[in-house]
Amino acid sequence: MDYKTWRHAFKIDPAKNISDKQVEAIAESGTDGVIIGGSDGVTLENVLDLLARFRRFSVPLALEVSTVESVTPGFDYYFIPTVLNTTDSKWLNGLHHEALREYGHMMNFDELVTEGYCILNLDCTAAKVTGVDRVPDEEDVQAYARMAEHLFTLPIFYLEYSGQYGDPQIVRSAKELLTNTRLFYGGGIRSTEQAKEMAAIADTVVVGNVVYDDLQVALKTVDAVKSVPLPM
Ligand code: 1GP
Repeated sequence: MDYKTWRHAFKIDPAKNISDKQVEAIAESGTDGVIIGGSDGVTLENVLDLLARFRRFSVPLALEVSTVESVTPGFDYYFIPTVLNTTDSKWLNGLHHEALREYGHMMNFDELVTEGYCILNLDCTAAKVTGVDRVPDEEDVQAYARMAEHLFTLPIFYLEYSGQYGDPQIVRSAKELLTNTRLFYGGGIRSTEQAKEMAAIADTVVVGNVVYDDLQVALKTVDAVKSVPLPM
């Protein structure tokens, strides 16, 4: 299933333990895609481990690349984050430059999907690692949404609240400005009500941490998201 039609995705962190039973439940949950990615402790070894365990199922798999060393063939997609509100150009285009210098000649660009990240929770690891030092307000977010859609024509604009439930008004104000760029929302979804609320605004809802804290709730977010019509 093409990532452009994903309504629901689980994000699985290679640095966290997960049992085979949990892998099976997630892969067979009806979710549209599984994104393998994390901000810390991602290694080739733990990425390969998850790839092998999820590949037994038919669910589409994306590797969200945070270190070049952990990239391996075998995924359907390689999501490449560029953090639009970072203060450190390494996370905007620095690592990308290094990777392209080294491996550009052998990359299959059809498998790469660039995500314009806007990080809104300063306490999350992604914010700390990438040097996000200020919470963007609604007007900032709208500027980044326009940057993603019009300046850089990115396929995905990702509002990242990781660990914190976001502000629906801010998410809506970004969505209103996007036509060709898909809006991914991720952060703090811990109930079917929250999943539905964000599904009514964003194109794709990403569910992460609750998988580890309460798998049954996590699994219920799949139907919750899919019960809501795609936002216009
Ligand atoms: C993290 O956006 C995802 O990158 C999901 O966030 O872990 O808070 O669900 P949570």
